[in-house]
Amino acid sequence: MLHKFRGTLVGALVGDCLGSNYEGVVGTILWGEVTDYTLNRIKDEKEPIPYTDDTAMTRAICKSLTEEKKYDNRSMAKAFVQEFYKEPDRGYGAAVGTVFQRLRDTNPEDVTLPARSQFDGQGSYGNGAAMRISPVALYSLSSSEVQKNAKENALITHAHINGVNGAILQAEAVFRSLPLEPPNLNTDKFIDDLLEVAKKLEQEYEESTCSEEKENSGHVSTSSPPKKPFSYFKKIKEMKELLNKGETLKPETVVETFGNGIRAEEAVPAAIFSFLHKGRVSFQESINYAISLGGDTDTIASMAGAISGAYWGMNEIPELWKSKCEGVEEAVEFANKIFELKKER
Ligand code: 8NA
Ligand code: MG
Ligand code: MG
Ligand code: MG
Repeated sequence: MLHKFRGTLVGALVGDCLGSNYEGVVGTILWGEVTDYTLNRIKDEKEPIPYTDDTAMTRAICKSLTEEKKYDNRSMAKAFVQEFYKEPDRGYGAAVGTVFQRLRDTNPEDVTLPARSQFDGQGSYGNGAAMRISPVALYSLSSSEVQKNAKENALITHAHINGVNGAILQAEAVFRSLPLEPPNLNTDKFIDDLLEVAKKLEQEYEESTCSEEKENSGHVSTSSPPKKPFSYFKKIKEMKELLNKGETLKPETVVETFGNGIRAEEAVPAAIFSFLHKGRVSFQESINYAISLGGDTDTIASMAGAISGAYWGMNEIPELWKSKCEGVEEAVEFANKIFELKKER
């Protein structure tokens, strides 16, 4: 299992570093261009390929977990703020800095408060909670613990239900990849498990908004969370249909189906799809494929890398990538520590 813990964190890291070369590219990227960069051109890089916010925040979660030796949301918030002010230029989303500033300046008892006032009370639906969540999946003992911790963690920066549910599903995807033995991936089983999670999340949200509506009837609310969340359930169902069509999928079709943007509802399904479609072949293919989708390439590749790394383990990550990306040693150290922490639980 230790090589799978390392695979998860290093997988997320190399996806971020390699994907960041193309971040924000509109439209898909030719397979030959991506593989020429990731397998050839990076050989000439003299400096380590830098990681971005995706990894910076993942490291903050690792730091908190390993220092506290437990999951603690106040400590998580503190770790995010410290990391952000130490290196604010790692490519953070445009709005999330305000959350860190409010956390630092007001030090609220409830660390989810600043995120809730973002976007007129809607909260952020960005993929920033999902992109960092893999250590939570490593640390947690059960699916229900994964969901509880991922939700709490997401709420520090992303109050929007779509941002939160994206983080939960990404964490579940990593958690469920860990015990699997490559190379015979049962795609349908993997998807059916995620469908069950998505269904439960959407039912819970509907129930909670119904009871809130009853409580608030008569009051006029100026800002409120969305009535209907994005349906990850429906999207994952589409994923199943698409995957069962076979190998002839054009990246354009995939982007049309899932999107490739900074919204969690686009990036998380795109990452899970990259794993299921190409990560079943090899770790390398899942990263190259995720990047070829274009858009938020570092984040989609990082999330696909976490899932694929959990599946394949550290040894299947190309040596070239491990030698060229910034922060691999630290990722391995964190994986070792979280592995030990979990053993003691
Ligand atoms: P965030 O919370 O700032 O969200 C990202 C962006 O999404 C915001 O700045 C808004 O533009 C938009 N957004 C989110 N919620 C709403 C809403 N309710 N209404 C209207 N607009 C909204 O940051 P984050 O942590 O979620 O962002 C993570 C992403 O940003 C990652 O991809 C990361 O790598 C980074 N990033 C992305 C790009 C890119 O071009 N794809 C470039 C630089 C940085
Ligand atoms: Mg980034
Ligand atoms: Mg990104
Ligand atoms: Mg291995």
